[in-house]
Order: sequence, then structure tokens, then C-alpha cells
Amino acid sequence: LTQNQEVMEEVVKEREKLEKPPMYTVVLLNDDYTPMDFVVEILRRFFNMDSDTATETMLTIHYKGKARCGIYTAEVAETKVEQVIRYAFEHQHPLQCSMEKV
Ligand code: TYC
Repeated sequence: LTQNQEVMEEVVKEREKLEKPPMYTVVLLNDDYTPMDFVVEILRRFFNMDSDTATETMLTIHYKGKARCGIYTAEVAETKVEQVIRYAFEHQHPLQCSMEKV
């Protein structure tokens, strides 16, 4: 490759980064104490799910241990994780939430 081609490849790579920011899934984790209806409320409030989707997702977490609740850019995913953990804590529930790179 010529030096020019190398520079152009680098430019293309940087452009692709700008167009496609890394995405993260926000994952909710099961525990033995958080009430099911509270988890459904969380899924509706923070992940904009309708009742049926929220109920299905809650049951997936309950039976399988965790479920993906949404996919976001890093900043939005971090904010969701913080908001969910704080909201659960304020209601004295141990519900935990994390993010995973897609
Ligand atoms: N396992 C909880 C119960 O039986 C319900 C639950 C579901 C808790 C999802 C957390 O992320 C969770 N009450």
C-alpha cells in the first residue's frame, strides 16, 4: 500500500466510527426478592415497554437469570443502569442492572 492509501484507509475507519458508535445492551438480573410487578414497572418506565412485553421480559429474567432490555449508545446505557439501580434502591429492592457491549 502507498502511504496515501494507508491514510485513506485510516480516514475511512475514523468515518465509520463516527457513523456507528459502539452499542451496549442494558441487562436486568434476576434476584429472589424484587417483586415481579416492580420489575414490570421498571421495564415500562425506563425501557418504554408495553405491558405484555414488560411481563414477558420480566418472566425471561425470572426463569433464565437475565434478559436484554434495550440497546443504546454508551452514555444512554450508563444513564439507564444508574437510574434503574437508584430507583430500585430507593424502593428498598436489590434489583441489579448492567451493560454489555454488543
Ligand atoms: N425472581 C423475582 C421473584 O420471584 C422476580 C424478579 C424478576 C426479580 C426479574 C428481578 O430482574 C428481576 N419475585
